Parts: sequence; C-alpha cells; structure tokens
Amino acid sequence: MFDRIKESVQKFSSKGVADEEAVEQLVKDIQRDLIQADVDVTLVSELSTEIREEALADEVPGGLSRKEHVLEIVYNKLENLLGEEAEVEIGPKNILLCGLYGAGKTTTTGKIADFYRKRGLKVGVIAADTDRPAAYDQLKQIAEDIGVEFYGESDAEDPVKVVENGMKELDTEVTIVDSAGRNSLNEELSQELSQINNVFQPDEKYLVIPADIGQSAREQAESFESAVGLTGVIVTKMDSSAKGGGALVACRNSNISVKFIGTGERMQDLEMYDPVDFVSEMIGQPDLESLLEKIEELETDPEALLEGEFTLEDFKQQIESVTDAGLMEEMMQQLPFGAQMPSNITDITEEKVSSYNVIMDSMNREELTDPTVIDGSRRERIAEGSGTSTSEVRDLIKHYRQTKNMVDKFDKKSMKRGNMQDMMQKLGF
Ligand SMILES: Nc1nc2c(ncn2[C@@H]2O[C@H](COP(=O)(O)OP(=O)(O)O)[C@@H](O)[C@H]2O)c(=O)[nH]1
Ligand SMILES: [Mg+2]
Repeated sequence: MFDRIKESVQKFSSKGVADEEAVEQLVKDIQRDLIQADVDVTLVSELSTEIREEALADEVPGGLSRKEHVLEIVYNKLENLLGEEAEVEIGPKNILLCGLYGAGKTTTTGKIADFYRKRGLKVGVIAADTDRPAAYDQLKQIAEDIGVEFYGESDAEDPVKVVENGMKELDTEVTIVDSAGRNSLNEELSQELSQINNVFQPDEKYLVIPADIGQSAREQAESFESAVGLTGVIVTKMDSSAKGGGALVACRNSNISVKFIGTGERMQDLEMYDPVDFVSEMIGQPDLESLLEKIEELETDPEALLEGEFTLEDFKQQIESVTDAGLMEEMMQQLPFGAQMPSNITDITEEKVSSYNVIMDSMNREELTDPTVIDGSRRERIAEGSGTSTSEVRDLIKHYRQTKNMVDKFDKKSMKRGNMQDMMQKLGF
C-alpha cells in the first residue's frame, strides 16, 4: 500500500535542495498518489495546503535541515490522516464479526481466533452464518486447521439459536461469532445482528470491510454503527487492493477506529493496525527512525544529539536498580529541568519492570544494543515471543528513549553503573 507515496518521498529525498520547486513537486506527487488510493479529494486538498504552507513558511527548527523538516511535516500529516494505532486488549472476551458478503468475515474469524490462541487464550468460534450452507464447513475447517474449538449446526436456520447453543456448549475464554452477510445492510441483517447482540453480549463488535471499497468504507462503517453499534473496523485484503489507503482514511473520518488489517489469505496474515508502520514504510524506516529520534532529542536537549551510548541493556540495569518509584520521583524533583520531565518516567513500578524484563528477554543482542533496528516486524516478533503486545513493546522503547534523553543530561557514567548514590549526591541529597 502507498507504494507510490514511498516513491514520491524517495524522489524528494534524493534531491539536492528542498526548495519551493521540490516541495511543490512533492505535494503534487503525494496528491496524485492519495487520490489514486481513493482518499477523499477534499481531505487531499486540505493536506496539500497544510504541507505547502508549513514546509515553506515555517522557520526550520535548529539542528534539522530543511529537507528533514519537510519530511517531518509530511510524516505528521500522513500519520494524522491515517488515524490512531489500534489498542487491542489481550484477555477473555466475546467478539462479533459482521459485514457484507465476501468481506472476509469467516477468514478473519479464523485469523482473530488464531491471534488470541497464540497469546495463550482458550478460543472458540461459532458459525452463525446460516444463510450460506458452505459457511459452516468453511469455518469448521479453519477451526480444525488452527486448533481452536468450533460450534456450528450444519442444517441450522436460526443464527440466534446457534449462538445461544454455542455459548452453552463452548467453554472458552475468547469466543468469536462469524455472522452472515448480505448484499447490503438491509432491515433483515440489522435485525439478525441486533438479536445476536442481545444473546451474545459481545465486548467487541467488529465490522469487516474489504479494502477495495475505498472511501465508501466511511458510509458503510457509519451505517453499521448506527444499526448495531461497533467497537472497531477490520479492513481486509490490504494486500490485493490499491484502495486500502482510501478505506483506512475513510474509517478514520467515520471516527470508528481500525483495529486490525488483513494482508492475505493465510491465518497469519493479520496485523494490529498501526499507522506508524505505514508511514515508516513510506518515508523509509531507517531515515524515519533516526529523524524521529533526532527530533525527540532536539526537543529536550540539542547537545544530547552528540551522545548515544546509553543502550537498552543499560536501561534494563538502571530500572532494576531503581524499582523504588518513590525514590525516582524524589530524585526527579531535584532535577533543574524538572518541568520538562516526561511524565511517565516516574511510572516505574515493580510490575512495569518485570514486564519490561520479559520483553527485553525476547530481544536479541543487536536490538538491545541498538533499538533503532526494531521495526514493525521485529516488534511483532518480540511481542509474540514475550506474550505481550506491540504497543507494550513500543511503550518500553519510548520509555527507554525518554530515559536516554535524561541520562544524557547528567553524569552518564554514574547512571550506567547503576550507582544511584553517587548520582544523588551530585544532585544535592
Ligand atoms: N488477499 C486476501 N484475500 C482475503 C483476505 N481476507 C479474506 N480474503 C478472501 O476473500 C474471500 C472471501 O472471504 P470470506 O472470509 O469467505 O468472506 P465472508 O463472506 O465475509 O465470510 C476468500 O476467498 C478469502 O480467502 C485478505 O486479507 N487478503
Ligand atoms: Mg463467511
């Protein structure tokens, strides 16, 4: 997805100077790419105006080149356009999938089941699509393949009864209902879904939408939202449609968040939605990581740019030596730049330390030494290996970075050795 944008950004990056002409070309290219992805024209035009104005009018922040500055603006705008990173809670729950014919509901039921199974939960699926006889066999097969429990009635006519029976029959922590589709959201489908709702009481109601409907995703999400209520959207077939970007942007504008995306027909082709990953792809991961880091550091201390040896391993040692949150807090108050301290830095609870340790145990040496190599797929691997989520991994890295910035500000050596006393003395205790 957004391959064209990636090319346009690369073209811009490879230019000698980021002058007005280069910016104009970049804006034009991005405009064309977004419209091809079926992003709403009004939004595209707003975005272009914003990029143009900010890229050319703003003073460039010290320490960044004009080119980096422009890329930062483009990065922020695209991320904003694509909405928020999904938050998916890993725990027992009832999940209802709904959507029109062929959207990918049954396949996605299997993918979600596999997602929770891999995270250690006992999972079952219920075949509540009584509309199409083949749906029963399709889901049964999938359930067998991935090794989760299955409930269905091959000759059933009433989906609500099937759900009721399934709930009695299955003894599972995560239960997923695969419902029937229609050609459109008609009265019959809304009624069927609200009846299932009543008996199943889902914690999550996900609308499954195929990427190829592009910006009509907004209308569809809004109509399902008002008919049955939704807690999220899953956009499937991101791998096989050029309009996925349009669908994602449309969902963002419907204010119903995208939770997962489907990227293929196999069970593992499911990702928690993370716009940062897309945008990173577009701008080029290494460039972006280093750019973001540079910006983050600049925001707190330009001199910190020159330093860079406080590794994740040091971080690990350091949080282990300071599990006393009270101590940390007290120390923070003594810092001359206390007002600028990231708020979550004093959040180091015992619980967090042990969860961070588990995550870091799933990282290899390279990652511990240089966390900037941790891209989307590594993050996914680390999360899986440690039984956590990618957002927890991200949280750890963020925490690490903030600490790194702080460490760079005072005596690095004493902190590195975990010698808190020495440091406290320096701070006037
Ligand atoms: N390429 C691709 N195909 C998908 C994806 N999700 C589902 N499909 C295919 O789309 C078709 C319809 O899927 P199905 O789950 O039966 O849709 P349902 O009618 O909503 O239950 C099947 O051929 C699936 O293999 C996806 O993420 N990528
Ligand atoms: Mg189906």
